[in-house]
Amino acid sequence: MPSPAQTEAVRPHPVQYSRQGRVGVIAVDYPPVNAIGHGVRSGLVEALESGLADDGADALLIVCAGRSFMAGADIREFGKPSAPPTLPEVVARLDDATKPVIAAIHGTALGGGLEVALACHVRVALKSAKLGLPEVKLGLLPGAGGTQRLPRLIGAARALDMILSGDPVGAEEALALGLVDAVEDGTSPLEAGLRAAERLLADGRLPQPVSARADRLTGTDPALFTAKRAELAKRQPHLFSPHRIVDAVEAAVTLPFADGAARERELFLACMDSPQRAGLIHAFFAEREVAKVPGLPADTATRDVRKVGVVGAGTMGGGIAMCFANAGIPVVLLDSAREGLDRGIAAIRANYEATARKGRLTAEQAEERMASIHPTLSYADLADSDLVVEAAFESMEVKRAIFRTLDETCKPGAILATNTSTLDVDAIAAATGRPQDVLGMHFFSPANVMRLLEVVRGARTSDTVLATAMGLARRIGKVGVAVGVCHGFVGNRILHQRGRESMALVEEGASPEQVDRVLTGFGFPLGHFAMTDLAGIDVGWRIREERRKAGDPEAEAPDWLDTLAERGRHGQKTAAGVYRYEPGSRTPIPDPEVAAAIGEDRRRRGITPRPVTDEEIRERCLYAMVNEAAKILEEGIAARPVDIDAIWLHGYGFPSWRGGLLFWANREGLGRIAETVQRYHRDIGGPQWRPSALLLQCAATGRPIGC
Ligand code: 3H9
Repeated sequence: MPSPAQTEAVRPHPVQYSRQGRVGVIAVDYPPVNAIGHGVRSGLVEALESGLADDGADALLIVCAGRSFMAGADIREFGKPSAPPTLPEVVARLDDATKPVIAAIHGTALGGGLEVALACHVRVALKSAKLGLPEVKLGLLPGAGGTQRLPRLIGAARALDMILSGDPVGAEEALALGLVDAVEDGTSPLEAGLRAAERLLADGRLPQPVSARADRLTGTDPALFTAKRAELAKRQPHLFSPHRIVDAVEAAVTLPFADGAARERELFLACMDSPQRAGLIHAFFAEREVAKVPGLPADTATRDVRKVGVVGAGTMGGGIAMCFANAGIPVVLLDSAREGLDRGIAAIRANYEATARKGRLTAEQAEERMASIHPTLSYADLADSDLVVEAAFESMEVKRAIFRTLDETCKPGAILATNTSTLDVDAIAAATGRPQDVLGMHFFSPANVMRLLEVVRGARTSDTVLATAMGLARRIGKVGVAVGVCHGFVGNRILHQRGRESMALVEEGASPEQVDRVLTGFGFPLGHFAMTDLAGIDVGWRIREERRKAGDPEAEAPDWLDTLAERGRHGQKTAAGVYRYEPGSRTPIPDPEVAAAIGEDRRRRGITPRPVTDEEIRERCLYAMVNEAAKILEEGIAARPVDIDAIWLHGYGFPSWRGGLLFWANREGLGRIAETVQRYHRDIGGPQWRPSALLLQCAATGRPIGC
């Protein structure tokens, strides 16, 4: 077996120079996405020098192998000392080139990749290409001239929008904006680039580098920057890099190119040093890491899923059906009653029509998706489905009956999944004669929007079935995270802790709006009670009623939230819940009726309210979550901290700039968290505050959790 050094020696250099006629070709080949690491940076400079020195080359062409043009700087190098040449140095060399340089773009030209292309004299893109500067999503700003060159090509206002959103544009739009000079279809990037070179050589002129252009900047209204700053202060008050992006683009307008570029560098380095950058990059890798399930080999056989059944046409079932239809997978949607089925189909149609009205789907696409959802009242129509997702009422009795029927009806090898959010997947699987084919696929509401999918592995779920569900998650654009069976699985079990503490804090004297203010101040998009209103108070109330009726000894006695549900205050959908809502508005407004219900509840329980500090709310809500997460790891319900981070990032709006629940906990200090948990265990008691052994151990040894 070769040593690592030998392997390194035989690996071809990621950038090669060759010549095709009068064109010097600089070919980048660094799988999987041609990220611009040190080897690519130095290779680009060397190849450029070879091309400039090559008397036979009158023009140079940068082209990439594999599925994409360069997808940006190599994120794995961030936070480590950067070896020269830096990317700004590479693009400066391109800018100074004495021969015309062309970039031929396919796949995605993102971040530093697009910045390389922007420093070329000409850009040609394949029709399917996408171009963007997504640095903001990593807590950064484009740091290799992107904030200076993009406004020079497409104007400051449009550039600001593109850089602040981080979203790429398609090739056709890029052409209309002036970001690329030509779009080609049905050819390879090399051919498209060579054709562009021919045109350029026939013309015989060396085009002006983008850095020397200023025509699109003249007349930029300075009010643009004031307005953007005000908008950001309102919409993204927590984020660091968007504000620096406005500063950098403003510098493009107000300063000469070299000074603007120096200002961009300064601002880029400030973003690089910010803890938000580390958090967002952790979140980026977390999303990809969770796809690799420990103990499940990457080459595990999977089953084909060409047709899916969904049982239950309620809000959840309808949303799940849309997820598959959106990915081009035909769906049979079953409900037990005609009325429910018609209502479900009408809701899906309304949803697609609203999306079409917003311009995010064409009317034809909306119709195509509707046509791929086949409503039925008969289980026989599920017989040839490769996967059936049950999304019926949250009752063990109901679900077991459905699974018995599915077992009788579905073809051998069909995967049977339950969307239960709380019930025991093994008990549901035991209702069938094929527990190896049963698992949980726990979607989050609204299912067609939320990216998280908890893939719940039962005691007898086979590797093939788990691998198929994980692959399918990716196919339908979800972040699938494998978890084990327990009440509430990972996400809701942790949420339950935050919910219980939020309720206890209100009982003791806080108001729902104080609790929510602390949570939104931390960075959650919604506080606990606003989220309860969004999800619907009746959902939790029904689950609690079910547990009470079943005589569950751990079921809580009815509380003020149950009182609200009984009064028909079911949340946003009834314009009244923990808050009240003006018609057509989602803004929560505190309601004296709710304060009175809370007061009555306190009196009934003999509680004299006390002032509760914001700090206590923060600690009790967040540290209880960390303690529970550590117990989940101890029990093996989640395999790694990164799984819990991804679940909270994609299912519950945990602020991505904090990296994830456990990434944040490590930064907050496990010693401090463990000490506080122990204090609450002494002062408040209860199993929820029993400190996790793993948490105590990490705190004692100073190790981050999970390492
Ligand atoms: C930047 O450019 C800063 C500059 O302005 C200034 C510098 C001075 N680096 O997502 P996938 C890996 S900031 C390293 O599953 P897809 C990824 O982890 C950068 N690795 O594929 C995964 O690895 P693994 C700005 C990267 O087809 C594998 O590639 N650029 C990078 O679904 C496949 O990725 C960005 O933010 C990278 N830059 O999507 C672009 N990118 O197989 C970030 C990917 O081990 N990347 N990997 O799990 C993306 O958005 C998507 O990966 C992309 C492909 C759309 C390219």
